[in-house]
Amino acid sequence: MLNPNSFIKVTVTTLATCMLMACGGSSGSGGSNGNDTSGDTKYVLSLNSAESANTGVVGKTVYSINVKDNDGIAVYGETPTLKPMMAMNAGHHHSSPHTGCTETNSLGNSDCTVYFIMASAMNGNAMGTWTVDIELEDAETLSFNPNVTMPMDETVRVNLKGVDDKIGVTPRTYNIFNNSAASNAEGERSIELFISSKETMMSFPALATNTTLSEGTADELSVNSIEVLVSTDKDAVTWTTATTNGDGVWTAEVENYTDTFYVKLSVNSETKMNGEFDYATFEKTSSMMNMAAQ
Ligand SMILES: [Cu+2]
Repeated sequence: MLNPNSFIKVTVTTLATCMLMACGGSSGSGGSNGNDTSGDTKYVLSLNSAESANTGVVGKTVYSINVKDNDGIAVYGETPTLKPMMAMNAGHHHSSPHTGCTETNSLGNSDCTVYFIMASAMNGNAMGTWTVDIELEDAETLSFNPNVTMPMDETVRVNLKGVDDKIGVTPRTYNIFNNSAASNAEGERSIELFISSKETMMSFPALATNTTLSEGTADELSVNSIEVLVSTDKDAVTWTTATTNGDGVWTAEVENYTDTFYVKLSVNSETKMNGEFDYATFEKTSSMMNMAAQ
């Protein structure tokens, strides 16, 4: 006879394993292409560089697109919708953090920014297929399959995790992406980070104050305060406080940079953890090891 308690245990264990493996499990919207085939379209979406359809990197990737009407005239003031989705070879789908597309300018151009969380292949093994859909009402969906690769020069993403801050039984995950460029010869460096939380495999909202995560669910979290601290010395007494654009991007200037910087994150005064450490480490030429540790 089926014991209901053991059933729940198995389900929770499976779910936790799934989250650790960064796999999906949601039905997702795989196969969402081909909508709006009525021919009754007003606008045409295209990539400004055809080659960009083939490429992306783990971390920040920007696709520049263009919107024209059927007469070839640039369309101003429209905001397309961005939908990245990975079909894992293991059979699941998951999305990725993104900040959507900007409003088209007078030339009809819009920048669509996605933060890819996984490469298409790791260590020569195919992981799955990314599909990026860019949608606009009255237009046929622009859909392409970039080969997402891992930048090899520096750690590009580190996850920090909640302690009491959980989704179900699992600590809430915060993805910290490293967008910044190299330092100058004097060791001065402008650091730019993008931080998103993982609510489900389909939902990675940008971290910002006065937002509510997983609103209306048991995992709801009102984000009242966020502190992002940056240092080139993990033992420093005083860290540099990063400032935000209010949409998940955090910037700070540091000095004495050689090959490593560190980031601390607290949300509602709870410091997020990387295993036993209360900071994330970003270093040169060792990104593969960090990425493998999901
Ligand atoms: Cu994946």
